[in-house]
Amino acid sequence: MIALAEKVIRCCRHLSTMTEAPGRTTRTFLSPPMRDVHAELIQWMHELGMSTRIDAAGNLRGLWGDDHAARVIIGSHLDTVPNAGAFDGILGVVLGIALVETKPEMAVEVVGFSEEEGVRFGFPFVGSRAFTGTLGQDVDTVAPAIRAYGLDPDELPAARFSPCSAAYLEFHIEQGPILEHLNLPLGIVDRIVGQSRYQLSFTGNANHAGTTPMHLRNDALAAAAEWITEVERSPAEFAGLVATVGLLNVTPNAVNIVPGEVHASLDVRHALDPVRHSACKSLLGKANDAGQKRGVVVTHEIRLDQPAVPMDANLRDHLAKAAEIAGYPIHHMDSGAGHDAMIVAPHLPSAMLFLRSPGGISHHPDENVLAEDVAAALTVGAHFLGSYAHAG
Ligand code: HGY
Ligand code: MN
Ligand code: MN
Repeated sequence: MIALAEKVIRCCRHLSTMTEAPGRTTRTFLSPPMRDVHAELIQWMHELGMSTRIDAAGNLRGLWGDDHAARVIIGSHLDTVPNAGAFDGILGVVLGIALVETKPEMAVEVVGFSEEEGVRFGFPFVGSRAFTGTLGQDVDTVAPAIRAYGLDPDELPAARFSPCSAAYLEFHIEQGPILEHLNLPLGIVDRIVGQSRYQLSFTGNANHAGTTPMHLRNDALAAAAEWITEVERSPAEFAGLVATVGLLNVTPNAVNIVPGEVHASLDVRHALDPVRHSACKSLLGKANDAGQKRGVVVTHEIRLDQPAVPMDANLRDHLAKAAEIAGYPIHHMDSGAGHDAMIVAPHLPSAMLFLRSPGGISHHPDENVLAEDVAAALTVGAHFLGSYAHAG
């Protein structure tokens, strides 16, 4: 399996060069380099005798086996964050195609979701929500981009997963330090933590930096800055919480002008939904307080309220048995990162297998994966498919 694992890594690194931003890996929803990624993977799929299509959401779909046979879906996402690494998402798709090379007995559909990160529109999971028929009103926002790419939004119902689908399996890098700390190659995900995303606006008054006395200012950035330190402090009040302000736009954004307007993102995650919701309420209140002190008006828009999602217990057991037969120790863990599996799981029994992230680094060009861990995942995956075929 190590040769196949090395082929998987070579492929992921090659695909990471297909980017909107030369010199760094950035590939957002239905961007031009997505066509190159599709072409590369479709060629490999065709060499394996798979049938392929691009659905109306831009998801790459490849089927091994009979169209009417019970199938396992192996999927992840093909889009990336800005200045990404080479493995987040795409490893799960490439590894799925590599598993087809082992000629599994049962039908396998490999799905490359078109959008999971939420970079283009601020809300994530567009591909997997089309796959599960849960795009809702967001279809109005994404429809023009779908048309511009040459696809037809009216065809979105045909993007839904086949009724022959029996289970969903996602291979993904852990994106954190736990497996490396435990010196283990693989982890089985028990639950994906819940996630809230907001867009906040701080509206003050731009003015001359030299002539406006400090007590007469409505400085939007000073308000946002005070709030951001509160965000950083919030886990002290809500144990187990992670909260991040990752995006900040300042207007007019000039050295000698008091900032009049700030747009900031908020990403809040916790394993327990009530704690996450309380933390969000507290942090939005603190944003208002920081604004009020300065005559700055604070508003917010919610972009995502994604509940925590448990993975399917039977599939987790199946994965654990496959790992045992393959001779690999397994660690059960939660996922702090969001994944397409959390969108699919309410509709189809779903499971995730994590691969160790060397250095615990992700959403960064230094993101990496070890060939021996990819070989381990392929071996466990092959055993999983083999035994699942007979599980009936
Ligand atoms: O943000 C996340 O958790 C994932 O990487 N999309
Ligand atoms: Mn990601
Ligand atoms: Mn991912």
